[in-house]
Amino acid sequence: GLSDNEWQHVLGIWAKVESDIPAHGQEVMIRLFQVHPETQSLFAKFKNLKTADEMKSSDELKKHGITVLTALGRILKQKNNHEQELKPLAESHATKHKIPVKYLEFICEIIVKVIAEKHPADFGADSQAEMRKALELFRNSMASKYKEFGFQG
Ligand code: HNN
Repeated sequence: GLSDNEWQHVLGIWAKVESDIPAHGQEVMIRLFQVHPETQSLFAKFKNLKTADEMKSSDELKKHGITVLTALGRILKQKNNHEQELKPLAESHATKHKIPVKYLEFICEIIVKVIAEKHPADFGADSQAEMRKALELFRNSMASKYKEFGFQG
């Protein structure tokens, strides 16, 4: 897990994300779909969105970005004890949506990039490393829960 000090930094950065969850969520989803188009094809409801402009004007995509970042924020706020918060999401993403761990890696990397672009003054190399560590903890827990639910990820 992370130290208290590391969590304090991570949650301090997350507060900046929360200052505008819709904008951060939109940017993350659009970037994910553009850099890794295979992730977009998972979603029947987003298949019709072709250009970044179409993505930007989609209320559904905006809503989904909010959903993802809100869920992630709740998990981060549990610090090293996220088991209860994470379990139902691991279950749905393993058994229903079947989201490979690789896709979790994709989105985590994009989240770091988007925060770095939006908050360059507050998110230097050390903060980025701390955020990566927190997201890695999240991913590792998802991966091990996946296995408990019989999904190799
Ligand atoms: O658990 C659920 O199914 C509730 C909806 C939900 C939540 C709270 C989903 C979700 C859905 C269902 C969407 C719907 O019904 O409108 C689907 C198809 N996800 C996906 C698919 C892919 C996906 Mn995710 N999610 N999610 C959440 C919450 C959080 C969440 N999801 C994630 C990734 C990377 C992908 C592949 C593109 C994802 C992450 C990283 C997170 C943050 C914990």
